[in-house]
Amino acid sequence: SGRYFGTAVAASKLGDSTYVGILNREFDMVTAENEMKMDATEPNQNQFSYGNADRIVNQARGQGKRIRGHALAWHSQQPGWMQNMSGTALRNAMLNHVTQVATYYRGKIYAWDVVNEAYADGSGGGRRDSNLQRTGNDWIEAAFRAARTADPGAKLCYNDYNTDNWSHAKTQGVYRMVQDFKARGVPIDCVGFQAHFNSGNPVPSNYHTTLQNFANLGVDVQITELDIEGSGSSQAQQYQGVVQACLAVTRCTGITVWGIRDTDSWRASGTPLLFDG
Ligand code: G2I
Repeated sequence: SGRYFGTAVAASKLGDSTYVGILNREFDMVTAENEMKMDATEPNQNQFSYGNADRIVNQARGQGKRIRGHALAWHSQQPGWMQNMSGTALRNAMLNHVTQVATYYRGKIYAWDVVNEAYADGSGGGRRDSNLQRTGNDWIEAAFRAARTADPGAKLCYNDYNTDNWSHAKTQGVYRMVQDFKARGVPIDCVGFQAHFNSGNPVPSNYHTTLQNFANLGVDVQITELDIEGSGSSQAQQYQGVVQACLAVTRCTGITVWGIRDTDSWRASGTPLLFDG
């Protein structure tokens, strides 16, 4: 069908046979929950560390599953050495990171979250302040160009949260960036919608509109970190709504849930996932 169903995986749980049993049976796509982030893969500058990421990649590929890479450049979970960098040194360190990691995994990644969470919350619709943003507004397109050169076969995604509601300023800001990238030939293939929902941030009724409008720019759309706090039929109906919104968009090519069992979740107390403990 060209649509894939994924989950976030933690390398530390690959020895849990219940966990791995559900993983192998239910999903055809995998994302490392933390193991491919900048702090994990480049703990010291120019010293790369792929052991835990490789455990996930090898397990998934051994089962014939595809990999969503998460994430090459992000303001958060930077290694300590990067956190206090700025200017040209930081820009070059970021680009080197993108190049090295995407090259190492070349040919093994279905889609990369090249840049994660670069837009600000609230009503402004602009970029989030960060050390990466302060290297210049073109840092995002520079990261995408470096990723394309390093792994021409991977789909290159921009990934963010609170971009589900079409009427929100953040959604509009990301939309305008993607529109601009497509107009200027910046290599972008997909937009990831994290989709972390709860009672204060419910699934919007215009979700299908959001996904369709982005797809109409000529990119795939993917739901990348889905979880919905709640229980019972209300929670089930919201899951149904998200899946239907994706299935109604031809270019919605994947849904990834952010963990397998409720107990695996970063929001475990909200029982937000598809399997109980
Ligand atoms: O925060 C939820 C997600 C929002 N979008 C980007 C995702 O990358 C992010 O994932 C979460 C992981 O689910 C957490 O597992 O990212 C968190 C960090 O920003 C992860 O939390 C970290 C803790 O902060 C660390 O203390 C801990 O060592 O998980 C690590 C491994 O358990």
